[in-house]
Amino acid sequence: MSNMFCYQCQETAKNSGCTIKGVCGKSADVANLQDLLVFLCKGISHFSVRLRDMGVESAEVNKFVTDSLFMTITNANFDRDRFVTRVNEAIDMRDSVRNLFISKGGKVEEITFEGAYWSSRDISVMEQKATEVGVLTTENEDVRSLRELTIYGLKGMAAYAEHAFNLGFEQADIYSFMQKALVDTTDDTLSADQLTALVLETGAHGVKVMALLDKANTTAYGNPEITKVNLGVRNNPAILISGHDLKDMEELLKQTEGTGVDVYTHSEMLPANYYPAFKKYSQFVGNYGSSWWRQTQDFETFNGPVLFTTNCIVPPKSSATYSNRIYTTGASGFPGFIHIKDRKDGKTKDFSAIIEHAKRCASPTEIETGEIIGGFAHAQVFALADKIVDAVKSGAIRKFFVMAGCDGRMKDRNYYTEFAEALPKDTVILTAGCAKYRYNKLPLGDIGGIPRVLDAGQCNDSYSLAVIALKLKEIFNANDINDLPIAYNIAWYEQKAVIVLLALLSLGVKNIHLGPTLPAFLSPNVAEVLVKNFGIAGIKSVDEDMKLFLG
Ligand code: SF4
Ligand code: SF3
Repeated sequence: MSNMFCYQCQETAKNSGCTIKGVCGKSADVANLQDLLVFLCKGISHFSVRLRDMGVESAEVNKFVTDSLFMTITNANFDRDRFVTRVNEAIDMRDSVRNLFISKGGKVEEITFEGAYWSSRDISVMEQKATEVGVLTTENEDVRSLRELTIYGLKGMAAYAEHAFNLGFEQADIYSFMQKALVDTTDDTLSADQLTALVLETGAHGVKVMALLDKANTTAYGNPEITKVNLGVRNNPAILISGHDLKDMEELLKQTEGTGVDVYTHSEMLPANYYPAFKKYSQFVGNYGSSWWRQTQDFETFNGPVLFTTNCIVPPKSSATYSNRIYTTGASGFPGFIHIKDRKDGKTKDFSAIIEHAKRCASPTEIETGEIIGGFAHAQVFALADKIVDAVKSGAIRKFFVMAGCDGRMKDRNYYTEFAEALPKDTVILTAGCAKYRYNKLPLGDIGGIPRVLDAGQCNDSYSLAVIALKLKEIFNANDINDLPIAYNIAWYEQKAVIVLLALLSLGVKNIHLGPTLPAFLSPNVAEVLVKNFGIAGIKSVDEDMKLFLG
């Protein structure tokens, strides 16, 4: 018998499933506790969905389910104690919504899902139960595939909903859908067709949540604008901030002002450099290092403390010298790292400990110099629309390649660097997410002043790419988004990429190529449906794909 089963990310063991320990470093007990937490969130949702039908909405449930799903995404949280606490809180939350449901005259006998009732505060009982409620409890592999595809989409959705929430933006139908969908994944009467429809509905809500987050980000911090981001360092102590949460970024910048401590971004926080509201801070220097999986090198030479606001954390090697300078906050966590508490009662987070820590550290060691250019989210691209349209009409731009998504540590991702290098000079790459680190420092040049790599921002800013595609459809008077000269060659790793993919499918985008491997959680039959209805395909060699895309 295996210790655990997880196949939610692209690096899953043997492209089949992690069964002993996660390739990501997640231990079996944490993997199982995550399964138990999701199981209890399904139980909570059974009551909250019915309560909503009775006109009762619970802000606590909405927040709890969202945060819990977020905590289970790949590389966000490895902290067993946090999950034990969370499971206990889930039982409390579930019991309180069940009592409320009963007090409103609800009939519990209508609910047969075990997660609506199971309870134990004994850690060994909890851990035993945690091994019995995972992915493999659904025996039919197609049903399991569709259920998990939905759940991974919901995890990505939860991450984006949480970032929007932190900026004061919420949307009731996103929460209600998340909970309804969780309940649907426990319904044995749903047919494969109904579950496929649920997957697409998940994608439609993915569009909504990304639109909401886009509104939250741009309302709070302005529209990203073309920016040359500094890659070099200064001679001051500094903090490196990673992950995706812009509210944390804002508060860290406010609190480091005038302290003599500089701030640099790492990995998915790079796009913070593109926002007008952040540029005004003189201690905000630029970006340090590369994508998430290179952190084991980048953190060594950074010399100062690092703040994780979300994924992706790589467990440090025992020889790492930086382990005692890592802080987490929000949904992220790792045993031994210092966790900065959430905001309470309208107050900001308190980053004083990490700022004081920075003052005791040496300034960063320079690992590169120069600049990279980014900030091509929808508003900035619309501002350049005339130029871009002229370039397409004159033939100066032959084709756009959407190469958004995630990066990862596997060697086969060199494909994306080689693909970018092999693209003809009359093509433009549209990107978002950490996938960009595979080619954003290559000298790919520009086309009449338009850079050949247009970076819209974080993975959630893939929404911008969809908005840009829809705008081009309008400008070129195309009947179908698929008639545009845009090809999709997307790299995925974790569950946010799943919601981005489902969102693109729900917008009608076809023929997306997905790599470096197709998800292990797609059963052969489910994969066939995606191929047949949406033209989803994997990747081959750079040469073969180049011929295919450029015909
Ligand atoms: Fe394995 Fe990925 Fe799950 Fe980690 S998140 S345990 S690497 S499938
Ligand atoms: Fe990257 Fe983890 Fe997905 Fe936000 S930081 S794209 S992998």
